[in-house]
This record gives sequence, structure tokens and C-alpha cells, in this order.
Amino acid sequence: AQTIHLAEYQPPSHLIEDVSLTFRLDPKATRVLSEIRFVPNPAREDALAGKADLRLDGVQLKLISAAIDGNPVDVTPDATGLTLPAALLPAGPFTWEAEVEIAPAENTALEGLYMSNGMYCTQCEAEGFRKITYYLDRPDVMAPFRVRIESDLPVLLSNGNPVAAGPELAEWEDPWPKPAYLFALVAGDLVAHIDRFVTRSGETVDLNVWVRPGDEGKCAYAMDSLKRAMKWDEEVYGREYDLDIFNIVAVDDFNMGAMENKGLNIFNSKYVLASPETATDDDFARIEAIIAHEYFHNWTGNRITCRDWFQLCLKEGLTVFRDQSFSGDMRSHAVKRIEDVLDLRARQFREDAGPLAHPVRPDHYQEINNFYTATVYDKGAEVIAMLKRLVGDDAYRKALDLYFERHDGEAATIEDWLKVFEDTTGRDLSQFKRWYTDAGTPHLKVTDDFKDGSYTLHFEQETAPTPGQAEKPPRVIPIAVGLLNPNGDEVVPTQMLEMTEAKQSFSFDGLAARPVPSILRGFSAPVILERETSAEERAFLLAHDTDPFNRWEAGRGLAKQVLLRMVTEGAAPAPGYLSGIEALLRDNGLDPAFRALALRLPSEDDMAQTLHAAGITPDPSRIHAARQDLQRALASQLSALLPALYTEMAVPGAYTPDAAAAGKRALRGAALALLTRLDDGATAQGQFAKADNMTEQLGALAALLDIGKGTDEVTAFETRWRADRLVMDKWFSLQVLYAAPEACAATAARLTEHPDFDWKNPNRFRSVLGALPANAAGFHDPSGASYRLLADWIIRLDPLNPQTAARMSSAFETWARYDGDRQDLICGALERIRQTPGLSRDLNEMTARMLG
Ligand code: HT7
Ligand code: ZN
Repeated sequence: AQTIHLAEYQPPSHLIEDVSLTFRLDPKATRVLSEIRFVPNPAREDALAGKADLRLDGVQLKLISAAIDGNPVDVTPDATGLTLPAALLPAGPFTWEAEVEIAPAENTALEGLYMSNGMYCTQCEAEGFRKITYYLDRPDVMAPFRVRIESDLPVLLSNGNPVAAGPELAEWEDPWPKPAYLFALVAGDLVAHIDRFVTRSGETVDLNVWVRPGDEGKCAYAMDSLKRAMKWDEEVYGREYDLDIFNIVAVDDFNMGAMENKGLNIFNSKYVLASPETATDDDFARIEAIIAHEYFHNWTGNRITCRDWFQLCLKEGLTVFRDQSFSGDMRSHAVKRIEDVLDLRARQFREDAGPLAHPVRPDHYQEINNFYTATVYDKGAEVIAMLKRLVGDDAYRKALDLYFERHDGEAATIEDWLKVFEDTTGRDLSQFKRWYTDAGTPHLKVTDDFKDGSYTLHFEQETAPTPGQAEKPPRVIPIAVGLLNPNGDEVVPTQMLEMTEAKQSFSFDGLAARPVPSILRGFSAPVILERETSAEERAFLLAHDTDPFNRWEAGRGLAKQVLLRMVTEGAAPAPGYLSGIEALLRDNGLDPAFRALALRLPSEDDMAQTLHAAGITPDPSRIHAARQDLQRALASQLSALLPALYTEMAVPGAYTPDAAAAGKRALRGAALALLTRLDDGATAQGQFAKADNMTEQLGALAALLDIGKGTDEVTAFETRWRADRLVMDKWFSLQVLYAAPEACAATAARLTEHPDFDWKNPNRFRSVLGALPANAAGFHDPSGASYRLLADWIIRLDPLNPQTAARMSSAFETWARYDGDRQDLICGALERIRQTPGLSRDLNEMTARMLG
């Protein structure tokens, strides 16, 4: 397959002045008529001189007719598009007209125009528009669109504002120039949950959340989140919405979470539909975050888009950073930061440490869909957070104002982005840029000394080579540090140290006693901190640190130390850890959500990563056993506290999804998981029977399954929820997640035989096959049965939906961590996928990168 390189970027030969599309919808034979006004690109001399061919992208299209300026032309498309030779093109602007036929009902890849439960919908990012009509399907070609939809379906939607409607037709006009990847169309039998928003400048915007009839009662939280996001963007970034109408549509079949199409966001129904009975607190929080994320793209992504797909982090990193700030403002910054770092370490650090490592801005790819990754999204957001820390809040806001002013309506690059910071602050950001261009997570080694009242921290940074990048020059690392007195008082409040060298020291003078350092507060940079730290010092920070992130981090460090010794030496759980956690749990002044996070043990995958980084081959079965032992030890240490905590954290009255109530339920749920180990599941059974909300129902079921019980509850849950797809996804998932390691593959295999296992639906596929690697000990069971099962299903899915198949294959990315037998089994599974005849470009690239 062809590799595309950033260094080979070329401006398009032509630009597009405007686009007019007509859709005559039919499941098997939709006709798409296009009228596109092209002009030679002034940036291309060959085009101005009439010497540039025009190459249009087009995939799986049946060309019915084509004309230039009204004159029919005879062109022969190939598999990826068609070429209009320079000789055929008029000297100046011209109009291309084409009629093509496509079959949405046969589109199982869910890219382009497809059907989901009788409804038409589109997904055009990254390169799906070329499956709709012939076009310059690249993000640096922006144009206003006019769309006419002809269909007998009652609701016909596209981007922009509605301009005409009649029997069986609707017309939409989007005045804002946009790239084709932001095009959207929806047609179906839908109902709307409606509301309005009045912008800061007094414009009224109609808001609609469109769902299938029957689901209209589950839209209120999405709508409320949308209005809060609109207000937040005005207040915090000065950004207003810019059309008369904003539509959100929920669809059941969707490859990812959601899509920010201009004025017509399309969502995986999982991230829209919520009611207390069917959605958990985590679901509500994710809905709020994703609704905000897609809305925020209106400015960071749509009004200013990306010049090419290498610049994906320009919109995704910034928009993730914005949605994280929003969620922090809506809930708790401390808790949100901990959750985000947990996620970053679980997905991005793992990616950065393996064969799929790539820079935040990759410089080559074969299939761009393979680069919607934790690195581009989450590390991309961390890079922006660091930039903000380095320049300060005021300068950040000034730089953003300049970014919007300078690049509105443009397709921009990371260079443009950094330049606005350089221009507003006078800083040279050339070294900072390495965060965009260099892959891998820096290790930050720290030692310290204390002499004559002066305390010095010595830092050394090092990043291991990653695929294709052997050299790793030092990066700028903002290191937030505070110092505590041995009595627990803070003697030096948080300071931002700026490390730029490979080795660098920073001193603090005038101290009466050797302080205890609190380093990398708030997780001020995405690095791995390495410092010999005693259990006593961690316990001290767990009790006294004023920085909530580092307080939590101290507890986590302790838990990891304890687990490590349990796994490698068969040590008993350390009493210091158990009593430290108990003291924290007893502190009623602490946010329950924070306490719940402190009680959560490092995941088995996190421990495998930690052991591997320490040069020890992880044994997933031993990690699982040690973690279970530690849970039991925690339960017995806390036996006097748990029943009281469980009762105290009950939230009276009707369910509300707010952060305070959710935090209490999180702590109650964590207490229940431990209590279940003491009372053989009695409390959990009671909670399951009485629960009036999904958080408590599912929490009770998970607690039971985790101790090997819950058979009756699994059946009862299925009977009650069989008709609800999203709830049933949870039912499928949970059984795989909590299966005993040796039974995990068989459980997943059995569930794939269930009559409701609709494997062509990505949510359902992920609920079983995505849960398999999430059960670490089950996935890595020495029999290799889980590896084989996952490989079988990936091979089966690939011809229908290569995007989802390729994403799932990254479960194998950690193969090099494990022992020889497991390595052989994993690589065997990967090799079998790679050798499959007719493999997609997506999977071909993924397996080749993983196998090296
Ligand atoms: N920008 C959107 C990305 C997306 C996507 C990418 C590839 C294939 C399918 C997709 N669906 C959505 C979503 C976002 O990050 O906001
Ligand atoms: Zn996004």
C-alpha cells in the first residue's frame, strides 16, 4: 500500500467556489447529482498556466454522467477516482456536473452514506465523502454547500440552515466554507427533543436532538449539556455559535463516538441517550464531555480546520483540551485531572511504549483512520496544557484570540498554531515543537540533596527510541514542584520549573529542614517520573500533600509498590498502605469522588506495564491473583468502616446525575465492591434487587460477578433489559470483563452465539470482543484461546468494517512485554490476520506496524 508523507504536501491544483448537491435517496440506488464550481488554485503555477490535470477522489461510485460547463465529457474512473486532463479543462473557473449511483444499504463500513435501522446517515471524516461523489476530498479545500434531499422520509437534514421544504424534499444551505469531511446528511423517521439558545449577541438558535421514536425521553441530559457547552465557549473562549439551527442526531451504528459535522452533529446513540434507569453516572459524564467536544469543534476544527490529516492534533488535541477544561469546570478539576491521567497512562503511555508509537503529529501513514489515536487526541491535549502552563493563562487566551482572528476560515497547521504563541509571547517555541514531532514518553529521573539550608532537585530526561526515531533530543518539560516541611506544612508553594536540558538542577534556599518534595504536581507534563521514594514518604504525601493530584498519586505509588512486591516476592500486603488508605477514607472533609479514586487499585494492565518497564516479565495470572489478594486485604482492613461508609454515601431522593451525587455513588460502589468480599454478596444482592438507577444496578452486578456469583442476577438483568440495546451492551460486556481468567474466552465465545449478538453493530461487537482484552488475565490466559478468538473475529469483521477491525487489533500491541510462549501465541494470531487474503489497507498497516 502507498505511504503518504507530510513532507510531500502539495497544495491542490484547484479550489472550489461552491457546491450544490441533490440526493435522490434509495437504499440500493441513491442518485447523487453534483454541481461543483472549480477555479485554478493561485498557489499552483501549473494550474494557472492550464497545465495541471484535475484528479478527483471517488470510491465505489457508479458514474452515470458527467459534464463540464454543460458539455458531456467521457471519463473513465479507476478504483480511487478519476482524472480530468488539463487539456479538457477551461482556462479559468468551470462547473463540473456529475450524476453517480451508490447503495447505502450495502455500506457496512459505515463510512460515506449508509443506513442504520432504516435511517440514512453519513460519516465523512476522514475520507468518506469520496464514497458519495467525485470530489477533492481533502481538508484544505473548503467551500459553501447547498444540498437538496428528495425522499419520502419525514425528517431530512443536512448542514447549515434550512432554506426550503416541500413534499418529500428539503433544501439546506451552509454559508460557512467547509471541507468535505464535515458534510452530513440524515434522513429518517425521527423525533426531536427541542430547545433554544440565545447567544451573547442576542441571536436565537434552535436546538434539536433527533432520535428514534420512543427515545425522546432520554435526550434531556444531552440537551442540557449542549446549552452549558455553548455558554461556556462564549464565556471562556469568547466563541459564539454561527447558524440559526444546531442539530444532533443519535444513530445506533457508528464506528466512533460522534462527529462534528457543521451544524449537524451525528452521534453514536450511546453518547446521547440517557435516563437514570438506563445510564450510569459514567455514561452521563461521557455524554456531557462528548456533546461539548463536538460542539467545541465548531471553532476548533470547523471554522479553523486542518490543512492535511497530519495536522489532526491541531483540532483534536485542542478540542480534547477544551472539553477536559469544560468538564473540570462543570464538576471537579481535581477528580477530572486524575481520571484523565488514568486514561492517558492506560492508553497513550501504553501506545507510546510499543510498536504503534507515533508522534502527536505523525509524518507518514498508509491509512489515516489508523491515526485517530490516544497519542493524537490525549497526548495532543497534554501538549496544549503544557503550553498553557508555560505561557500562563492570560497569554494563552491572547494567543487563542489571535489564532481565531488570524486563521478563521482557513485550513491551518501546527506551525500556524505555534506561531500565534510565539507572536503573542515573544517566546521561541522551536524546542517545544518536539512534543509534536517526537514520539515516546520521556522518563524523568530525579535525585535530590540538602546542604546548609539549600535543597536541590536534579533532573535527567531520557526518551527511549521509537519506531523510525532513534534520536530523542531533550524537550521542554514544565515541572510543577512544591515542598513540604516534615511536620506536613507547605514550605514552598507550587512553582513551575522549566526544564530544557538533558540534565538540569534547581535549588531552593533558606530551608530550616530537609523538605519532602511534591514533584510534577497536577501531572504538569506527560512523563514517567522515576525517583527512589520510600513507602514512608509516599504515606506522608498521601496524608499531607496540598496538591490533590499528587496526594492521589502518592496512594497510587504506594499501591503499585505493594502489588509489585506481592507479585515478585510473594510479600504480604503492606500494613502502611492499608492504614494510609483507611485514614484517607475516614476523612469526611475529602470529596467522596476523590476518595473513591484513591480506593481504586491500579489495573492489571497498568501493573504489567510497570513490571515490564522495571525489566520484569509480567505474568498476568500472578498480577490478577495479587490484585485480588490486595482487594481482600483492603476489605478486611476496612471491615469496621465499610458498612457505615456504604450507608452514609446513599443518596436520598430521586436520582440526579450531578457530580456531587455521582461522587457519593462512586464511593458507595467502591465500598460495596469490598463489602461483597466480606458478606458473600448479601448487600450487593439487596442493592441489585432494589436499585432504581443503572449505576447502582450495574455496580451491584459487577461486585457479584467479581466474586464469582451473580448467575441469577445476570438472568434477571437480561429479562428486564432485553429490548434496550445500550443496556444490553453493558450486559454483554460485564460478563466478559468479570469472567474467571480460564473461562474468559469461552464466556466471550458463548456470548457471540447469543441471538442478540449482532456483530455488524460496532457497539455490540465491542461489548464482547472489546471487553476481552480488558480482562487482562483472561485475555492472556496461557492457553491462547482469547488471542485466537479475537483474531478470528477481527478477520471476520475486516471485509465488512475495516475501521473497527483495525482499531480492535491494537489489543495485541503489548506482545513484546510477555514471555516467549505468549509472544509466540500473540504474534501467531497477528501473523494469521496479516496472511488473510484480501486484508484491508487498515489492518494491513496495523499488523505490519505491530509485527515490525
Ligand atoms: N472528529 C471525529 C472523528 C471521527 C472519525 C474518524 C474516523 C472514522 C470515523 C469517525 N467518526 C468520528 C470525532 C471527534 O473527534 O470529535
Ligand atoms: Zn474531536
